[in-house]
Amino acid sequence: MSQLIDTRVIEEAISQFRDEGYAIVRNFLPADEIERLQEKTAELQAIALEHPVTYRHGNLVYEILPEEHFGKRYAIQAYWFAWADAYFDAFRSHPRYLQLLEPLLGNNIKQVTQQIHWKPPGARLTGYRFHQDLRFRESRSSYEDVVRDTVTMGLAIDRATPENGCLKVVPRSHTMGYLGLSDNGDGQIMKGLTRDDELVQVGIDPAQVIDVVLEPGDLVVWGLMTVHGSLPNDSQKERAFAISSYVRGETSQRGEWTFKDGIPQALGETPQLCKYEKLFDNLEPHYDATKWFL
Ligand SMILES: O=C(O)CCC(=O)C(=O)O
Ligand SMILES: [Fe+2]
Repeated sequence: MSQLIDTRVIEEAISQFRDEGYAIVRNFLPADEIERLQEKTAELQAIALEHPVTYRHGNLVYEILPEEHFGKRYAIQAYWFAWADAYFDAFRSHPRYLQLLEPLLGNNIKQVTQQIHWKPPGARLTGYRFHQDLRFRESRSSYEDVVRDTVTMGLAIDRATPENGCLKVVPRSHTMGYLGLSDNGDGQIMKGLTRDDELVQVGIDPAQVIDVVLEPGDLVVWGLMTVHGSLPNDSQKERAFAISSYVRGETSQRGEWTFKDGIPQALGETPQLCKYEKLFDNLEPHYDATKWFL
């Protein structure tokens, strides 16, 4: 078993998360595990790129920007790739995740999202307008208290900087209630950018926004009410970012078991309802050519 994070670091992160709605844990992933994660991520991106348009199989998704509209094929997201590779199934129950989760959610944990977000240089639509992730938890009745019982973690696979579209957060925004940011229009958060006046309208001074600059292996934690977003990649450097959202197992009907009594759990035979409401409509592999980006 890999060695654990210093308990003082964990305590500081938990207290920053409670006070400010986010926290950064430097060197979350041990240095000797970063290279393997980067290799496996590149392998996954190559697999995703075999598909001309967005591919779905159960909860597994490869989100593709097709050549037809972007001049070149880009893979911008993968969801639930634990189904594609045992390495990523084991990774979601890394003992260091449990160290951060246990003080907040206990040791029975389910995972509701598993995502990698790539921002390939040249792919235009790689920004995320400012929002609160509560907007992505449609089924409130599946949780006792989804805000209280959710923690989301973003792990830097590549270095993340303002130039390549690092995450941006608004400290202490988690106390402001649900603000409806980016819910206008078709609600698509990857189309267009948030204008400063949209932030001002909901009581946020744009000067409050901070860049979450991360080295590979650093982690950022946030909650469903924390205002955050990111700009498209304007550099020549890739930005791969692994996002995992976990819930308290006892109070959630959604998600894949990740820890039971602190013991890592592998995926079962069939996918569980997580976030994708239409999961059971079609469990077979298929292409989804919805042109949300137009
Ligand atoms: O990848 C990013 O920069 C942010 C993504 C995000 O906020 C989300 O998927 O909810
Ligand atoms: Fe988000």
